[in-house]
Amino acid sequence: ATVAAKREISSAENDELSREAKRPKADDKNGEEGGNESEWENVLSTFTTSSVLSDSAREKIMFVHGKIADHDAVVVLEKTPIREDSLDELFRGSKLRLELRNDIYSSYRLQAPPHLNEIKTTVVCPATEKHVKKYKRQESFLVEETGEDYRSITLPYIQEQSLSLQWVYNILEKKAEADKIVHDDADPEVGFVLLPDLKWDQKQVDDLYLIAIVRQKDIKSLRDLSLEHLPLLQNVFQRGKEAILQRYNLPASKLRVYLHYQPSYYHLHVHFTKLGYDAPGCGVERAHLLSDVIQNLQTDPQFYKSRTLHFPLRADDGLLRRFKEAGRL
Ligand code: GTA
Repeated sequence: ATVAAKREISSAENDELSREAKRPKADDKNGEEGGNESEWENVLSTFTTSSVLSDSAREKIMFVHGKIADHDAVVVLEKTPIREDSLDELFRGSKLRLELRNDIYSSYRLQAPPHLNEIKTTVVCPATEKHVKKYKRQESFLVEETGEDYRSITLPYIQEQSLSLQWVYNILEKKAEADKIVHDDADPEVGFVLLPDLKWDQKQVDDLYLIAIVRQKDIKSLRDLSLEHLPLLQNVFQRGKEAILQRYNLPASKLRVYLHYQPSYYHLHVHFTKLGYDAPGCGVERAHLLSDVIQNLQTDPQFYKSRTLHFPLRADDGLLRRFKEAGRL
């Protein structure tokens, strides 16, 4: 790996981030981390496991369904990458137990200091049935959606039962994650908030993942886009890339900038991930490069209203059932 690719978030940047994090927020009602003791409160001490929804030994991740008090909860446990800037401490500060030695080969169990051996943990509580299904390992099926299918099958379905957008509004109104914002453009038409994605621990740029959430509230997905949204999309693309270069020293040529179709959350947002990082959902069946979206709209303002779009749906997704009921699968 190149030095640039292996670059950690420098301690100066981390200092700046933690200084910002410690600034009190008058309207912060969401228990944001603030460097105090409550950060370490163990909300999982009463968690009871019902089932493992899915796991991957290769990705070192596990999705667990259970309960916290009377509430359903989903917990995502993920081992984090080894950071290059922690190697010295890892080698000098760990205990090493020999497992086997054979000729020039030996294998050990290394017990790292606790702070170098953390597990990134995401908690969704109370979790809805939709959350539980979303994290469950299931077979997927590719769906072919015409513009008419969108209007007659998909749109009514998402209007009935989409995941709550409260977390999005909390970000836009600075009631949550305000200390994490990387770029804030307050313009009501072309403005957006760029911030680290929930999936990124921000410890190294190797797996950089940010999202840009647009300020306009009535754009559900790719399907709603037309010529009038070009200034918005171009602004997100341009300013988003500039902000990432400035903050993380990562040029546009190292970024994969895309939208999901179908998204999980129907408020327009754009994913910025590092090229080379195999981010969940970056496959061709779901990710649409923002540069292509812009060009398609320039060529045909009705592109996303009329074109057939393909996307995968999980076996027990309600939308898949609607496509089957309509005889479209
Ligand atoms: N900053 O509160 C939030 C927040 N929430 C609730 C979601 N996001 C948030 N970001 C911040 N604060 O990238 C992020 C999500 C996602 C984006 C929404 O907003 O992390 P989307 O609408 O296109 O939905 O994007 P997507 O991509 O399906 O959502 P999500 O939740 O990432 O699910 C992806 C699938 O990837 C899941 O079904 C899961 O099985 C799988 N997956 C694989 N690895 C992981 C992982 N490490 N963490 C979570 N899910 C993973």
